[in-house]
Amino acid sequence: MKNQLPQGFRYLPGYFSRQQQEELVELVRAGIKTAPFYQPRMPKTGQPTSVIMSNFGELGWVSEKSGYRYDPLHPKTAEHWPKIPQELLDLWGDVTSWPQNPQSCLINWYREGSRLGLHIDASEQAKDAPIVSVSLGDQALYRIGGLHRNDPTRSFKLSSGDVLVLADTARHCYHGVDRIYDGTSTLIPKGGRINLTLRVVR
Ligand code: MD3
Ligand code: FE
Repeated sequence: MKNQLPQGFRYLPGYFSRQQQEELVELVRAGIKTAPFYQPRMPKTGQPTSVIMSNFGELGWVSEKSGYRYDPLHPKTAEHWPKIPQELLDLWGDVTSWPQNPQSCLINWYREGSRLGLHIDASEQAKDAPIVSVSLGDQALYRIGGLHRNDPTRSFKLSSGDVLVLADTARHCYHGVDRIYDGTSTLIPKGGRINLTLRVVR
């Protein structure tokens, strides 16, 4: 029997046009002038992650050897994160009916060989709010499972301009990125894939 996608999983391939994707990359470029990408560390082990990160919003998700948390300040510069661009708030309004705007937009940059292990997103107090994700640049092999680590998983290829909405059950499911298909997009000058995730934190 084929496993079903979790309830609340919505995939909107090609949501953003090429021109809109270019504008989003430009907004990320502007943001990282004040909030540069940093290399997170795994809690406890201190192992650097292959994905490097920054954030927009009043709160940013940060991971360091001491643990992970939402923080109003960048872990290296101690400055506030730049505001979430209006274009992303417009996306949120278009694809969700949640009464609150997201307080956080995590920016993940996957270079060649970067991966993100299977995990659940559980640092948010607003456990019932949806999460919205935007893929930019190289294609990725993305995997989503169920509420338990050993549940069966399904894989998808995500392409530049695709949007995912994770609501209800899907919001609480295991997921990860198994591989990046290097050189499959010309969008990002230095290459790789950028994923933006909009979250309501509390
Ligand atoms: C499914 N990011 O930042 S985005 C993350 O491609 C994260 O960078 C991946 O997982 C990425 O935490 C996947 C899509 C996504 C985001 C959150 C989810 C899928 C999700 C939460 C629950 C289920
Ligand atoms: Fe996640």
